[in-house]
Amino acid sequence: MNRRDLLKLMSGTALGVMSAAVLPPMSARAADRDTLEVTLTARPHVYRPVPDALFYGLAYNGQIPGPMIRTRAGQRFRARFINHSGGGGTIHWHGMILPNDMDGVPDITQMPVPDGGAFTYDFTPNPPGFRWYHDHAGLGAARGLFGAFIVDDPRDEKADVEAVLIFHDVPDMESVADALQDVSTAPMVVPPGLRRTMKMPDMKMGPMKTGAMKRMGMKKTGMGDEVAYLARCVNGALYPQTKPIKVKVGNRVRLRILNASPTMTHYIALGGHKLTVTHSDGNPMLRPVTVEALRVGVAERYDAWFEVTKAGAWLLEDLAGDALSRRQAVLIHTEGMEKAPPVKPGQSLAGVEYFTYPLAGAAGPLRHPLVPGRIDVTADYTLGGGKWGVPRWTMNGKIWPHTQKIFVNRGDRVLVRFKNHTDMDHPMHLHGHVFQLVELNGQSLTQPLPKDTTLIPANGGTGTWFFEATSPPGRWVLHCHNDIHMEDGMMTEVYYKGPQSKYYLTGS
Ligand SMILES: [Cu+2]
Repeated sequence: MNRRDLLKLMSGTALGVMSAAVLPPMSARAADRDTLEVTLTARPHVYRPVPDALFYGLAYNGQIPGPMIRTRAGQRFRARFINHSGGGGTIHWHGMILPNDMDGVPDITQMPVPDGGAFTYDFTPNPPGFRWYHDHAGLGAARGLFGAFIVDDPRDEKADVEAVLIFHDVPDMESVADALQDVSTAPMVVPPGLRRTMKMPDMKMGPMKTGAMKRMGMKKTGMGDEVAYLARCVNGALYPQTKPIKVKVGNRVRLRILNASPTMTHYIALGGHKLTVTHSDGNPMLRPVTVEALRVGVAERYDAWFEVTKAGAWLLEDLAGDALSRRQAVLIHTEGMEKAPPVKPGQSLAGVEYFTYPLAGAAGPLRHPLVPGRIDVTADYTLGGGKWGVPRWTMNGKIWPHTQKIFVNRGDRVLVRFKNHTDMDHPMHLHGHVFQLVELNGQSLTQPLPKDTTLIPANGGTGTWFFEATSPPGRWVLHCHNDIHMEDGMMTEVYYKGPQSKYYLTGS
């Protein structure tokens, strides 16, 4: 914010004159307010997430998650990235609309920063809301290179208490290596009572796979692409070591929840309370929705509110069906209640109304046309792959960089239609844009959800995004945020055409 804007802003408030009198001189304020400068140094970080497991991870500034970054809307941000991770690295600012060469995708928006090298990211974080940042080169994020990034929105209702909760899972890196080859034997972990379309293992397992499985004595749940986890954490700790949230009766509490897991969808509920969701991926929804549990896909964020109506202690807990998930929890309590046995949420999703896109988006019959007004570009993608022993996750049968790209002119109105022919949900993510989810499984969302990542449902599910190509020109990748699937090819890009573009296509 420059001086003129600041004065304009202040003149509109009753306190303007008084504030001006007590504020420090402009030069000091400019340094303090106008640019947030941070240094993020990536280094190896070896630790024991649980006593019986040693994890060779990576961390920004020696901590997992990395430091939380918080700016005000309109404030400039400068991050000096120093890479001592032992390999190439970049930082992606997830959910931001920013100059393309700040987007942090190796070999596409910048060369990877080599081990021992440094790079300065410099942009004005936008739009306001709950964003995050993570490494985008190889498996850096899976090993611990990620953190929360909040751009405070002056239009938001003020909460009495706010907590940023990063749900992340510490992977067994051997199982990651197997999953990348689609030969993992790790079981799929889902919450009890989950209502979902049936998995159809036979669709994917040819006779060879069934035979191989018999020989190896595998359970039918081993799908080849699952990752085994050593620990499930909230803000880097396991309950009861997670930091409790202290509240008072009458408080309105805002939880900002991020799923930073490499592969897992999280189902999260709070004992004794419903949660009112106001923002999807940090973007204000057209109307809030109140649910008994959240479903948060990889890389998704939700802002969820509740009110404290009486004294007590409650557990906010992940509901996945394994012992580790029982420790992916945070205690919320009023004064003096920290030792009371906390009220837990139900331990099954059977009969639970949890957050789904059709519920939040008020789904109804399919509309024709799906989006009012003209559409300039329509891209159709069939998601495929994931066959046993074949390390390929595909878009229209191809893997990156051979996937079909979406070429747009600036100002184009774009539809992206997905159909998922695999037996896993895919958290598809688009860089540099906020799109609207307008269709899911053949129904129109009458209240489209503003998002940057959505789960495309397994087993024939569909989803449609709408966006206007009004972001800075360049190359904006579109990929599955399951680390295994992205590494195995499930990625394409939205490419802004035009002679002004300094960007180039590689490998296609
Ligand atoms: Cu995927």
